[in-house]
Amino acid sequence: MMSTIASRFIAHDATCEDDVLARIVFGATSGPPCIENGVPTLHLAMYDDARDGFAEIWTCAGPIRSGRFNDLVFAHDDEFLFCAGFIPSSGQYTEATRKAYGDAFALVGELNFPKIFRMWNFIPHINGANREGLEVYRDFCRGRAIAFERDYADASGMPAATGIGTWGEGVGFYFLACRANSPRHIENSRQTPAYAYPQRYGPKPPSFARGTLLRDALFVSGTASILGHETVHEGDLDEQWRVAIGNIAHLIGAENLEAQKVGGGCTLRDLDWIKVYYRHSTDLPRVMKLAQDAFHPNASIRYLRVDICRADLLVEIEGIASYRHPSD
Ligand code: 3EB
Repeated sequence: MMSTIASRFIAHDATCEDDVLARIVFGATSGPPCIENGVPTLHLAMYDDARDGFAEIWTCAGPIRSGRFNDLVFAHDDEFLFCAGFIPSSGQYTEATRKAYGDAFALVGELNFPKIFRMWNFIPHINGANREGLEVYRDFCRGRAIAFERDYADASGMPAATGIGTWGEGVGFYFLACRANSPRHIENSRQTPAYAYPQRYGPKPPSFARGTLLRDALFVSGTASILGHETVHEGDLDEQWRVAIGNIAHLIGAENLEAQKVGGGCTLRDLDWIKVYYRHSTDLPRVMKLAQDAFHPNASIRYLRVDICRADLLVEIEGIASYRHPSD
C-alpha cells in the first residue's frame, strides 16, 4: 500500500500524534524551522495574538524520518516529503532565495522525492521596496525563478503555490513532494499562467501553477482577482471576492479540467482546508460572510490578515478540492 497524505487544522498549542509529518504554526511569532518533539515545525507570524492562531498539520502513513539539510528541515515517509526553510530579512532577497530554493531542489534530488506538488511562501514587507527600490515580492520571485530554471529537474513543471505576506521577519517557506505518484499541474484558461506574466510585474515572473492534482486532492494555489494577468476591481472587496472565487470554480470545474486533458470536475462545495487572506482588518466580517456563503458548511476555513503580493489585491483564497476520478 502506498502512503497517503492529508492535512488538518488544529489548535495552535495542541500536541501531535505519531503519524505527523509536519506542523506549521500560524501564530504570533516566526523563525527558522525546527524539529519539535521529532516533528518539523515552522512558526509563522500571522496574527497579533497567538490565541487567534492555529496549526496546520500534515499526516502520512509513516514510518517517518526527519532531518536537516543546510538550513532546511525535512521529514518523509516512503512516498511523501515535507520540507521547510527560512530566509532572513535583508535588503535583497534574490540571491538568498535562489540559494534556499537551490538547496531545496538538491534535497528532493538527493532523497529521491523529485516531484514537488505544493509550495507556500510567507514574505515580510511583501509590498515594500528592497535596497534597489524593487518590490520585495518581485525580488523574491527573481531568485525563485532562477532556481527553478537552473536547479529544478522535474519535467512536469512548477507546482501549485501560495506567495503571501507575513508579519514575521524573514521569509518562511514549506513544500510537499512525492516519489512515485504523478502530480498533474493545472492552469486556468481565465488567467495567464503566472510564469508567463509580462515583465511589467517584475524582472522574473512568479514560478507556480494555478493548481496541482495529486490522486484525490486538487491543490488550489492562492487565487485572487486577476483575469488574464491584470488585477480587476481595484478597491472593491465584494467584486474581488467574486472574481477570485469564480477563478477557483473555473479552475476546478469540468470545462477547464477537460481543456487541461483531465477528466471529471469539482465545485466550490468540494473545497476544504481553505485559507482566506485579506488585507484590511475592517474587511473581516464581510470576508467571513462571503466565505460562509460560498463554501460547504463543514469546510474548515481560516482567515489571515496579511499583505498580498500585488498592492491592489484585497483578498486571496487557497484550498484543497476533493477530486473523484471519472473512472471510480
Ligand atoms: C497571482 O495570481 C496572485 O508567488 O507563489 C498567488 C499564488 C500569487 C502564488 C506565488 C502568488 C503566488 O499572481 C499571487
